[in-house]
Amino acid sequence: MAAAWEQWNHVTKIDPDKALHDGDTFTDIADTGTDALILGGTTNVTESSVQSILDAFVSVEIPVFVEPTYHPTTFQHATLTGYLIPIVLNAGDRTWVTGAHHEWVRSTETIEWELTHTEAYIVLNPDSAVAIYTQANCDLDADDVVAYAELAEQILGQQIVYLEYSGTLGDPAVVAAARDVLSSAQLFYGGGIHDYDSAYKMAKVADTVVVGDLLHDAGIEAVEETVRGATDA
Ligand code: 1GP
Repeated sequence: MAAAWEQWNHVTKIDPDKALHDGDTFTDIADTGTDALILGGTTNVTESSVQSILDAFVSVEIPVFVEPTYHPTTFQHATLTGYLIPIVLNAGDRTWVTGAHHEWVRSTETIEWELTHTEAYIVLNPDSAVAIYTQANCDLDADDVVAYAELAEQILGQQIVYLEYSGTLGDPAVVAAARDVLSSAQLFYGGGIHDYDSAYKMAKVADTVVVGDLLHDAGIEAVEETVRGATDA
């Protein structure tokens, strides 16, 4: 069976630590035309905040994944499609390469492996919370990024490679070069997508674009515009 994400052009990432824009509801998000929802943020993501958003999505038909920051908790299944576990390839703190994962596997009796997938992150905005948190080495040129993407797929067997420019729009040439080196892994791009044009531009060079802050800062209609951009690309 093909992996769910192979069909995704556009994903909306909801930060459980941030409020929605005025008047927006969680169910509105699924109606934007986005292909999937990811619940995840870098800081203050609590079990109860994630569970209450999952509860709000009980009737949505698109996939809903949880991207845990630290110990994945087992959530109730009604709406949950699965877990996406980040591995930060260029983290300076090895907690984010295998440390947290090791602790999680060691301390959890039964892990639902059939619902659990990994994402090979390459963090590229040094000013982002995720870069600071993971002590990522963002001083990478295009060849460095391409090599990380290639090793993610060929050495680590990753099916998702995620170029994370969180908070800023990345360089489309770097994104294109990373996608070119992948044979079947899916290239996710996230960071700074804020309108039709930025979504279109990045969706041209990535397999899947991820929109995060825009949802919280500008709301549903702005997200809809990015869905149109990604779809047209
Ligand atoms: C964050 O890649 C996502 O993990 C999206 O980034 O918040 O900048 O849209 P933005």
